[in-house]
Amino acid sequence: MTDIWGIVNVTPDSFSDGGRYLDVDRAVAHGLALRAAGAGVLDVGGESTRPGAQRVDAATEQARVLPVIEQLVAAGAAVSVDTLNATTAAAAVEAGARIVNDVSGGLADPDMRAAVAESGADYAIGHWRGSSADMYAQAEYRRIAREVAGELQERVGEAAAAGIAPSRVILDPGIGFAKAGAQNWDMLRGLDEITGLGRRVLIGTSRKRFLVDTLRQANPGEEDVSEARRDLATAVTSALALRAGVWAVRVHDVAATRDALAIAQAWDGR
Ligand code: PMM
Repeated sequence: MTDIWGIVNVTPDSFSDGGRYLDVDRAVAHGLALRAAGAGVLDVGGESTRPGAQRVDAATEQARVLPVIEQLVAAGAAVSVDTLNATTAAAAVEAGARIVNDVSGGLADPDMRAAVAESGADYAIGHWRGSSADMYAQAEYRRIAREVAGELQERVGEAAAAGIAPSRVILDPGIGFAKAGAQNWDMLRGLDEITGLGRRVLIGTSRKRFLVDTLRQANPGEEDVSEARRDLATAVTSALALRAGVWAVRVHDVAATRDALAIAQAWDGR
């Protein structure tokens, strides 16, 4: 069964739930609500990776995420930390996180792989070609899914060389990262290139711009695409991800994805 990762963004500037859960208690309450709605993992992040977002320093990031992780772990939740920083990854695992979710796959911080190896945590490797500021300049592909699979394999090799066993690795094609518009659909259509690598596969489509673009194209003249509609579009991608053999989906609206997965499973007779 496809697992659901619930997103707990502890940032003032995330495009999708910016600022609302900045306060520790509210972030913890939000995380626990996502768990009650069916999230198997809570993914806690303190730095927005949205296009154009400014980097935050590791101390600020840690001040945001560590107290939230500690409380969620104390409540019995399985927690992953969404970070590009080795020191944050190490401190988060110390605080009880079981998974390090690094959208850069080890490219953003030269110390990340050693920190993850040392921590013993599982390692989610994202496909990445540079920081938010210039990622779209890197979005050139001939056969996107094959190229992404090849680059992820390189990251797995680098992680293994640093002491992270491939069995601890989770692969993520990085939807929206160095991929513009229809390139994201091309990537999803070719997902078997990634699942074929034999590792657990995670995808994150939740509320992303390519979904909004698709809904706008389907409904000419409608500029405004509400959060509820983005969550419905996300739930559809979750059902299709289940069909594609994905191990986990990372979403904001856990309840909608839980329902979508239940319906897709029923269709499959499971
Ligand atoms: N996307 C975002 C942040 N973290 N982590 C993984 N593994 N995969 C993703 O696609 C991903 C991620 C950006 O979205 P957000 O700002 O809504 O969290």
